[in-house]
Amino acid sequence: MNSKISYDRAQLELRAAHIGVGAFHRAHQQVYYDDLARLNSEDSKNWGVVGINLTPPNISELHEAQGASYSVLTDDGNLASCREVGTLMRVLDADSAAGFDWSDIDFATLTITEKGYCHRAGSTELDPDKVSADIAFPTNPKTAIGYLALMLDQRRRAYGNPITLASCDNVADNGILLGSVVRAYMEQVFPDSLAWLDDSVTFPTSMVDRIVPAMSDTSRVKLEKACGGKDALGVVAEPFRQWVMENKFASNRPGFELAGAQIVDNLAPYEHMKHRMLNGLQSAYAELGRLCGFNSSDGASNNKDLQIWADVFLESQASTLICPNGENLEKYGRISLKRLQNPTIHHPLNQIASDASFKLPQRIGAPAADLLNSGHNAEAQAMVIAGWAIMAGDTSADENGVVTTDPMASQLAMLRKRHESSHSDLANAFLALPIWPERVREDANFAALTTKWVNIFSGATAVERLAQIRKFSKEHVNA
Ligand code: CS2
Repeated sequence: MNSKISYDRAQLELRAAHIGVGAFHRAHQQVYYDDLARLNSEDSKNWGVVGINLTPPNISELHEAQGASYSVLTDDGNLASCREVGTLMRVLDADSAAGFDWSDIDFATLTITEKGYCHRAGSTELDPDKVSADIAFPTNPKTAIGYLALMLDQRRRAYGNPITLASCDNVADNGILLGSVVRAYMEQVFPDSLAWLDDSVTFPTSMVDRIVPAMSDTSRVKLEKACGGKDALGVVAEPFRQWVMENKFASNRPGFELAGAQIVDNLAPYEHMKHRMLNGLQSAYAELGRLCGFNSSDGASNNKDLQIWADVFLESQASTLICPNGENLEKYGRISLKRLQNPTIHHPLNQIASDASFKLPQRIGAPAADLLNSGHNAEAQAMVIAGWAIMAGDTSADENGVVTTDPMASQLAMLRKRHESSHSDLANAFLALPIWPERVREDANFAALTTKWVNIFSGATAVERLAQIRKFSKEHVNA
């Protein structure tokens, strides 16, 4: 199936912005805008988007050269479908972003990755060290936070019309975090705009979902073959997509509901469900799967032993959740596993394992703390942390050259080296990291279970590790 742009692009107006025009944005939020344009409904038809790309690689020239459009190829293993997206009207790279006039923008989204928020891990506080260069030269910002603050200050001075800034990163309470770091930065740099900020800018929290692995040579060839021609910005993604957004808008916004998004008053249950079940399973497979010799999500999730382990893990993660309206956690778990098993989406475990020091606290640490607080032992979660303690800081490439990166990589590799002769010291050192909830850091039983699995995994072969995981799963499945 091949679907070309079906609307008059001349009717689009630059009313929305997005910061961080990576593959995820191109395959997710942009597809919702494209749906709205295709629906051509009176309320929502003319939302065009300016993409602001503050970090390399620069893509504005490529985007212009290919006529400001690109393709998204989705494939569930049975049906491949190609769509041309035309709502990303302009892209500005870092060198021209500061010159863009935001006056007509009413709604903006961000995907700047966990690190982009310049906060202290595990809190919503701005880390002043991470924005010190922007604080020194606020009119030449390098971070997304400094950039947004400058845009907001200029807006307040010009018309001061309200704006919605919606974080779409996989970070806990992303709207609260964004609001908090922007405010803290402006308190120091643009104090005259604070009262306006509080009155006129909203930061809804949102949950976004679609598996979009970084493009590889293989996926690019596949895309270009299916979609017909060279496409430097095209993306391959799974068919599934979901966007749930908190109902907290400052002014005009696109009617994303028409394209299947959900607007809700309480976002937390949706966010927790996604972080703990889908993302939790992805990260668990990244740590345990690599120890068992797998290097992609579909490889690990199609293994029978790891599938039974997923049943145990997902049931335990689900027990920490409040089921969001309209969802069914058991079904959500089944669908999550099925999504990972999609053989046409080659998601490297080394990519998922990247930035684990940001990801694991919300995906594994928070549910583990809830389990411990309610008197459960959280062994499946301890297994993942044990796997991480053995793998963290490892920078070996997989067969496609994908390596794991992490801002804490050198510190973690040092911990591994320092404690190589004692499994319990290694487990305790990883559990003592300030990234975890207090309960996880201090629970002696949890530490004993983590040590047990560091012991089991260390020095064992991939086959032996899998056998131990199988034994655990059989003992615990539906226990
Ligand atoms: C993945 C996510 O790399 C990762 O951290 O777990 O990018 C995941 O594929 C998305 O959150 C799915 O929506």
